[in-house]
Order: sequence, then structure tokens, then C-alpha cells
Amino acid sequence: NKKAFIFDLDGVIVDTARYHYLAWQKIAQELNIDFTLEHNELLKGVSRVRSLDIILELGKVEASQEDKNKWLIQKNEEYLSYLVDMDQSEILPGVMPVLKYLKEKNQAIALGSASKNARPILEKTGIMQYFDVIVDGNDVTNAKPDPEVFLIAAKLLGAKPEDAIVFEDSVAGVQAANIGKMTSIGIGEEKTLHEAKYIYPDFTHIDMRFIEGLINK
Ligand code: B16
Ligand code: MG
Repeated sequence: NKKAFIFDLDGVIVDTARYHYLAWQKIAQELNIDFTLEHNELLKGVSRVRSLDIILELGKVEASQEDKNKWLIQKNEEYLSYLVDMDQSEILPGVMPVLKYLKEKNQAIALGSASKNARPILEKTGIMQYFDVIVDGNDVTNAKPDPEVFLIAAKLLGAKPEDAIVFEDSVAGVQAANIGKMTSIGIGEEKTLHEAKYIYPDFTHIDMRFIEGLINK
């Protein structure tokens, strides 16, 4: 069967999870909300709008839609300021060899990200051409853990959900892949991502024989 290899962006291909955290922290500080790295795990893979709601819930802050909109814009401007100097050096270790291997083997590759900033990041890092399909925060109505983003990606690639393989760094994303009956590969810590079918600390730990096994499954 034809396989679909679907990559999350933030935290899988590039380390932008760090920038999201810094940008949200700035908002949280202004609102006097305690926002730690541990809290930040809850925001990974989650849409911008939902992320703000989570932070406000943490601080038990009620806000008007007008204020929320203002903070959403502020957060994104802060986040974008970190992306200005971004280049290929920010691609996480081990990612390029896997993308290249999949291309060599003529595999279908998609991006499946919650971010509305996905395309400029792919452009800046120079890896746009690896992706046959890009599904991002502009294309979906339901955020992860809803599997919508990955289901659209698999469909556009012409693969069944069961034949899709999803690389994810977030709990919400791993859950989305599992709910979509896809093979979930967690990139990160075992203690956070234990729901994933396979877990690797990063791509340098992924052997091409493992990828070959997925292709031939
Ligand atoms: P933006 P991913 C997600 O990207 C991030 O993990 C999450 O922290 C962020 O809030 C979300 O994108 C929205 O991003 O504000 O750029 O639209 O991990 O699904 O690639
Ligand atoms: Mg992610």
C-alpha cells in the first residue's frame, strides 16, 4: 500500500516550540500569570486561539474578545520577530537525512501543522520542495487532537489513514494521529509522549532500517 509520511513542523522539523514559548511567556508576564515550561507542553500542537485560552485559564483571567484579539496579534508579532533570521541551520538534527531518504525511495511526504506560519518557515529553511502537500493552520477548522489536519494530508497524498505515519512532538498531535488510526511516532520524551506507538528523543536516533520497515509495512 502507498504510505503517507506526515511531519509536524514546530518541535519536529524546527525548534520553533522554543520561540512560541518565549512569545507566550511575554504575554503571560504582562498578565501576571505564572507560565512555566511544563505548562508549555499543553500548548504544543494546539492552535494560537486555544493556546491563549489555556494560558488565561491557568491564570484564572477572564478577558474580553477585544483584549484576546490584541494579545493574539501581540503574540504572533513577537513570535515572528524570532523567525526573521531563520535559515536552514535551524532544522533539527537528523531531519534532513530522513527527508532525503524518503525522497530517494519515492515516498509521499506531507506537512501537517497547526501553525499559520508554516509556509514562511519552510521557505526560510529551504525545505519546501520536500513536501508534496502542505496542510497547516489555515486549512483546518478542528485543532489537534482532532485528526483533521492529518486526515486531509493523507487524503491529498492518496493514502489511507492506516497507511499514514505521523511524526509529532506534542501530546495533542500524537493523540490526533492515534485517533485517526495512523502510526504515531513521538519525537521527544517518553514521559510526555508515552501514547505514541514509537518514541525517539530526536531524529538522529532513527535508523533508516526503521524507516524502510515503515515503507514496507
Ligand atoms: P501559529 P505544530 C503548532 O505547530 C505549535 O506547536 C503550537 O505551539 C502553536 O500554537 C500552533 O502551531 C499555532 O501556531 O501561532 O504559528 O499559527 O507543532 O502543529 O507544527
Ligand atoms: Mg509540534
